Amino acid sequence: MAPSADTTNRPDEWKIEQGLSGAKLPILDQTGPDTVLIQPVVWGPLTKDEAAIKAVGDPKELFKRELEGWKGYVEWEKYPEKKAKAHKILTSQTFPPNPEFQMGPIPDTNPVLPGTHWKMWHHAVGGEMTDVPEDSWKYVLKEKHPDMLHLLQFPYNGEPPKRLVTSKAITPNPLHFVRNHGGIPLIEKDKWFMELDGLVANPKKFNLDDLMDESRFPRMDKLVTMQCSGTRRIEQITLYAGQGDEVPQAPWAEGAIGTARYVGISLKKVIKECGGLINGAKHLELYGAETYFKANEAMNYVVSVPWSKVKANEVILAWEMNGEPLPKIHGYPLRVIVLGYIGARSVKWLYRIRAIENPTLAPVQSKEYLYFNQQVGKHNQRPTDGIQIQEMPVSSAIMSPWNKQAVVHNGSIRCKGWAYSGGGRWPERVELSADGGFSWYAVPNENLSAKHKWTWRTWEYDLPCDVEGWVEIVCRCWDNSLNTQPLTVRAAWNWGLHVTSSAHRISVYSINKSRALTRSRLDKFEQLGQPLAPITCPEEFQTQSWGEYNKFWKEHDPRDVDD
Ligand SMILES: Nc1nc2c(c(=O)[nH]1)N[C@H]1C(S)=C(S)[C@@H](COP(=O)(O)O)O[C@H]1N2
Ligand SMILES: [Mo]
Repeated sequence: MAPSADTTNRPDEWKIEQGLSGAKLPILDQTGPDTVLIQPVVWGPLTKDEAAIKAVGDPKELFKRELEGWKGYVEWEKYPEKKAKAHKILTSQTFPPNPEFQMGPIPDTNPVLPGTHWKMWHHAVGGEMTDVPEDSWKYVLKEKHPDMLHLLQFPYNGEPPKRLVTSKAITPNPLHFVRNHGGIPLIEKDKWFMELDGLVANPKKFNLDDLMDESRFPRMDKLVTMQCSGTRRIEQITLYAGQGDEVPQAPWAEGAIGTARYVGISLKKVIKECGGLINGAKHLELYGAETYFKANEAMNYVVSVPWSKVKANEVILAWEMNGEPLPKIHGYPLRVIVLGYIGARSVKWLYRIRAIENPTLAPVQSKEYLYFNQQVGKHNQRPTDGIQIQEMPVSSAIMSPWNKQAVVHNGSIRCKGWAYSGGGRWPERVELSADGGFSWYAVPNENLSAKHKWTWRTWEYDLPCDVEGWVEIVCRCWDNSLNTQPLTVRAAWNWGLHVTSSAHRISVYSINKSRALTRSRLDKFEQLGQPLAPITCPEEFQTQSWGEYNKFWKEHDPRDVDD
């Protein structure tokens, strides 16, 4: 029978009512005597004020390449007027809204999200920005492994699939995750230089030959794990939606972490060459050459690190990654590596360092990468309510098996994963639980990769599991300071969806073949050619003969008793 034409229900009414389509729910306004429904915003057609845009001027002139041999680099920070012009262009038209990837279905595609409005912003500003999205994608295809999971095509954000995250303790370059806020500037090595200015005694410029001159700067060679503060964000999203900007809140799984050997020099020595800091300088502002768009403003990628970190020789200017020149996508020809801090401070395509008094006001530092208390969210958060994230806390993740996977085993489940701690702390012990975090087994030391001050440890373990059916496998790490992880996602959930440091939990369906009944049932499945998965697929054969059934009831008390 056709549904009644009189209904005011939507076809997906049941799903919406069950909270399976949260973005479609009206907000309830209960501030008055009656509850008022505030329906979700409906975005109108895109508009464009052609005349206003034309009046800004010729983009080819306004937004031209800043330097010869630096394709895709437009300097914004030195030219407030140029920023104002880009702002005018961007505010004279409308763009599609941010895609709903938290309270709506995630597409089954790779790239998962295309980054439509980011591409449009680049095209709208024009000039040197025009080719940036296409050029960047070319380098993704050229430099990254074909199996990378492209979370966002542009700006490119991609991570290796779980089976490859920890397949080696040192991540091969093509498999190292990539996190970009804009395009990939294509800078020629011989044309590259950087400025060191601001509050230093003698501001100077350096090219690569200067920095590679071992008589001036001793080499540093370090094995380093870099972790994005968004790693494992999908667990927070799955529990509760939060801030939903596609780039700042890219929906990472456990692969936004990687380990490489970097060669370079200590930034401290370069500052010394400039005669040291003066006039109360306490922070170093680091500039990356690409363009980032935030709130209709064009800017370069700028963050800062404290002098105390630089002074400890924990900020490296690196040109080599795993024995090769830095790949273009990882910051060629020179990037910063900040040991033990979130990835965001390790600026790629570095072109300027400025000594300053206070942490930079640049939005990536002052308005993003903030860790809020749970009482703070969309309708009340202020940047100063958040902790600016620097050192990463201790964390870990299970790479195998996968959440919701069925595992046939002989009494123990083979698990693999990583563990990491920031700030120069390292994993001392990794523990696994097969009962949701009540009892814990330690991964034997010989099953952990080598211990280093600034790196993760990968691990493998046969986790004893006697029970059948759904089990919750949990992993946690203790670092050398005996810090460990909160046990639930909720305990550390935050509006910006950063630093998912809770113990990693997965649900696995245990099929324990060391038990006689399960073993004989599995043999029967095999004889009958009945597939094992998915577990929800009903089986078509009898699991007990009528003879066995009747024998049971003859030998036991009946189901119901009379008195
Ligand atoms: N210039 C520049 N540097 C950058 C970024 C960026 O978008 N632009 N992203 C940062 C972030 S958030 C992370 S996690 C790391 C990722 O480094 P990778 O792409 O080499 O893995 O780079 C950092 N450095
Ligand atoms: Mo990051």
